[in-house]
Amino acid sequence: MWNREVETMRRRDMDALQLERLQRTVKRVYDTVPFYRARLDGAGITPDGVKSLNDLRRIPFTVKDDLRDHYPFGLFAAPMREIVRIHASSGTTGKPTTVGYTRADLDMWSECVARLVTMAGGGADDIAQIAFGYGLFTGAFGLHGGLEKIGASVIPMSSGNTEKQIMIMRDFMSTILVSTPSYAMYMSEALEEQGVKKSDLKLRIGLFGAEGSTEEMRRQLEHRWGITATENYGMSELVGPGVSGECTRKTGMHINEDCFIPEIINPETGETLEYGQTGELVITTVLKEGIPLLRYRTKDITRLIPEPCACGRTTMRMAKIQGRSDDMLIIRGVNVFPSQVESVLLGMAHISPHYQLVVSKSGYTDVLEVVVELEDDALLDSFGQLETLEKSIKHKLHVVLGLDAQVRLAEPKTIERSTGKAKRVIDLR
Ligand code: DLL
Repeated sequence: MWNREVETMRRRDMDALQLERLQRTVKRVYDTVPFYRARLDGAGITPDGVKSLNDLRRIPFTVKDDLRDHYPFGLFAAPMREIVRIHASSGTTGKPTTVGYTRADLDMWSECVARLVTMAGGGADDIAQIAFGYGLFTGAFGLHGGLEKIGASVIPMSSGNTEKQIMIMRDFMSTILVSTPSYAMYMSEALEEQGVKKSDLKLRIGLFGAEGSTEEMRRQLEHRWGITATENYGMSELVGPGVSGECTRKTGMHINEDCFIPEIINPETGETLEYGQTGELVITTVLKEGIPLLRYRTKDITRLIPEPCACGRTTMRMAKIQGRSDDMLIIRGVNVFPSQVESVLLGMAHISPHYQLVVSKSGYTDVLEVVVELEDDALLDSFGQLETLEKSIKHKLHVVLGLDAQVRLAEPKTIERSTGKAKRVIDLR
């Protein structure tokens, strides 16, 4: 373990630590951020009024629009001369959301990432190839800081240039790959095309994150690369990667609870749900100085697992993200997450792990078309086999989604590959 004291802390001690840090955070934002002072005054909360962790529930939520409304630096709780790094969200619409880090924030960030790398089995002997884009996106710099902290040899490849990734991976004997799961999948295809065998490589661990993936996707990645694949979670507003990560038991992502207090709420009513229930993840940062966030609504749908893990860590875990509440498609009144479609498709014979959901309207009716790519040309000449495959996919989708979807089989290598976060949904409505 990277930090045994924190990672195996008794619940009582963790609660006390969180409360003390929460009180300090509330005081900090009350004193320095006019937005928070007004919000807290409006809810009748003074910093002295936070007496227990239960008082957290009285604090109003913070949402992405609050960050946008105060773009770029309006929610910073530290003077600019103390801010030593600025990142921004990868959002594609409108203004990005900006995040400022003090020196202490950067230390906290790399500490959190060091823990998740260690729990995935990484250490000072590893050679880590970072295939996230360096830039305003937090993925590369975040993993970079944590990997350097544990003493791994870091290769700051950045994303893209897949052929070169593979050359470097082989020549530099990389043992850890850091990327999105979809890019790792794409790279594994390129590996085959370049005639490189996994036995030519020294890769042993995949640290995947920044987008969702199913257990089946993990199995395929582990098989294709001959690695242990773990997943980690975060978002730029909170810190970037480092909010939580899986240990080698792979039974949920351990949350760095000394820095982030998790809650699950009903996204419609805002009511706090019990552990184990599925809903929207809400996070309060309790150690950040640059831009602390109180009860930030992540829009990510998951559940919390409070039981200690078989690995010995006692920190709360979060289950795989089911999807984002704003990614959820409503098709003819039925809720559909792209991850449900992935769970159907991956693992079926003859199809590649690349797919897309195209949603359109025919008159007043929603139409869901699932574009599935064939693995190789072998089936293209056999109409009978294609038809059987299509029927079988349709049937499975119907069972899992509870609605009829159209299925289009696409020729091999025709669905666009991504070197970052994959775009799985095209909504034409
Ligand atoms: O994706 C931070 C990150 C980088 C995390 C690298 C892990 C590794 P954003 O670009 O702000 O930040 O996107 C945040 O990505 O709200 C989730 O919807 C999604 N996401 C991140 N990790 C996971 C994951 C980074 N493990 C948004 N599973 C979040 C599912 C994830 N979704």
